[in-house]
Amino acid sequence: MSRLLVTGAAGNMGTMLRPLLRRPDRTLRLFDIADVTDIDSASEEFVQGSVTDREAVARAVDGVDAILHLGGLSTEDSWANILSVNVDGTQAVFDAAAAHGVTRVVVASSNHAVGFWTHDEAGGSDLPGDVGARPDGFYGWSKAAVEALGRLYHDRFGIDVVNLRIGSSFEKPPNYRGLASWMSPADTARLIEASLSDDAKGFHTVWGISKNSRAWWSGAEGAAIGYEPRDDAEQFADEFLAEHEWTFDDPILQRVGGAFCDHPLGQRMR
Ligand code: 15L
Repeated sequence: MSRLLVTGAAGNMGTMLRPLLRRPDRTLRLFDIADVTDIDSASEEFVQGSVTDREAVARAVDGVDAILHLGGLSTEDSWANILSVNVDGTQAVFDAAAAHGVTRVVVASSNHAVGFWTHDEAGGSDLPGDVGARPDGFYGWSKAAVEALGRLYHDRFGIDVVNLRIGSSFEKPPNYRGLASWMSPADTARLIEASLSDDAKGFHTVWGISKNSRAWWSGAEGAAIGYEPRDDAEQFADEFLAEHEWTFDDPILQRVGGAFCDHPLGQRMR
């Protein structure tokens, strides 16, 4: 029986993924500051706490085989909050992983770590999954920072680390940009399983998107760890393109990070 710690388990992605990550030979240890009331006692256990509480993080990490780190702020916020929750919080997770001998950490990074790259700069090719950091806000900067933190813990302690540069992981694309950036729930689970597999030993940084017809972010790095997406956001095209033209003259579509590139720095999005 293996034990997978899922931080941020009560958040959008955690809630969406819990049923998809259940396996007969796996216990999901859920960790969140918010209460989780619908625990499946056959396959799940719950540790309540914040990533900003290092003792709680250490308790959550003790005895697990691998960590899926979803916890943290998921959009733009104040510099102080971003530093404390996303940067210090992730460092606490890596620190506990090293202390407890956990050999695999899968990190929910984001397309916003590289949000200022453009379709034009990709120059007709697909933008590589490990293209250099160009954050589009404090939130994106924190994701670039924790990607590099993963590199440190990989090089120092040999922890296998996979950074997932997630596009838009929701039940359906949240907007027309999602026709390129969407990752379906089933593909998100597939990417996580690939990230936990032997093929993903080492250090990897990959895009987290589905097999979208309109995608221009490369699938090569994901394929190298065994990720084979099956879904395509094109099924939603009619709905979104009734109101928006698909043109790379549109800055929302031209830049990886879309509207995040124009959002006021440090201003909460929700
Ligand atoms: C993200 O990183 C956010 O967590 C998510 O809420 C979406 O905004 C997503 O990026 C996106 O770019 O669609």
